[in-house]
Amino acid sequence: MQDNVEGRARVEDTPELQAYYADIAKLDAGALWTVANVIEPWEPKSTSLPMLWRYQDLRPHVLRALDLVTPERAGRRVVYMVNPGRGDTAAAVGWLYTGLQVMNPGESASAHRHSTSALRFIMEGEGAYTIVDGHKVTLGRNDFVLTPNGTWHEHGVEAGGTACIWQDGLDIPLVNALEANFFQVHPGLRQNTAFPVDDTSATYGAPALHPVGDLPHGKASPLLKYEWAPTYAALCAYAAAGGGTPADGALMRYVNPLTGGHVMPTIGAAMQRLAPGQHTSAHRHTGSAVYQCAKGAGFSIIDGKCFDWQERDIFVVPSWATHSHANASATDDAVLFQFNDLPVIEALGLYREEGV
Ligand code: 1HN
Repeated sequence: MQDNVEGRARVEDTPELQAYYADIAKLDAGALWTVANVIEPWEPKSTSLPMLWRYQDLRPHVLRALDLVTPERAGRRVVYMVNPGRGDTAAAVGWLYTGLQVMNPGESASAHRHSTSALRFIMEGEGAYTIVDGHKVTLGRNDFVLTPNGTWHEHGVEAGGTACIWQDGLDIPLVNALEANFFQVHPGLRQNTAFPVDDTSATYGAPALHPVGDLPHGKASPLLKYEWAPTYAALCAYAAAGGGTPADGALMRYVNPLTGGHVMPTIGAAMQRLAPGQHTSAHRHTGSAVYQCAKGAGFSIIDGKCFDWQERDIFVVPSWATHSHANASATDDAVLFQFNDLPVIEALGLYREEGV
């Protein structure tokens, strides 16, 4: 959009002004009108590029890391996604980080906690588990698991399992941008599991039921695992009942069962079902999202660029980027997992959406 209009900065350079800029620069100051149009764009302009990372390309390199580093030395054995538009920070898009973590049977990584919130989306392998504040959670394919900020957590794979790969999602770039990040290694390196295995699923995982007397506590969901089978069943039932919109298909948010709100204060997550042959209408909204194809195959058009995806591929939609998703199959549905920064965008009153 034009900046040469009333209300925008449009001062022409002169030798006198250049001398003036040089003088105030020596005092660590600047003239706002030289930067105003850049720091106040007419509308959001993400520096993150729309990107897709193909799992079949990355997977061999993720597995190679098994022989190259140990969890003991690496802390976490992860290949993370780099957005070429974001040399400044380890962001996949916006202020969100994502990576692929791999572990062999019998391995575990030391317990730690940090100010960042984290999640896992389980991609392949048997026997993975995570322990969050003493709650051991077993991890199955396409399960979505929370590690709320400030909780002690550690991950491992049972000796009888297979090599496991999962996607990590974190708000590290955001928390670092806010300069509020603390990290601690657990004093004993390992936690004691203090509760029955998968107890948060037993307590909070029933559909639309939770224990009498339980009031919302803490800022994150008390349910640590959202399993694939009931998630997929809910999506199919919703779609069969005519649920969904042209812009999103059948899109359902994972919720904190005690509040109905987002699962964590800074990271939201959702699962989206595209019916056979469905192509959603293009729209754009504020907020950044990292997607993983959980089932099926298709393509997304993001700011005019087409990205083909199949199961396990990861792609990102930057804030305010126009996007639509299409299921390439005429017979099978396609399902997209996503996590996003919508809890932050909404809490700050910054959400905006429009059809394009
Ligand atoms: C982290 O704590 C994990 O717990 C994985 O497995 C990836 C990336 C940056 C910061 C913390 C984990 C991470 C991380």
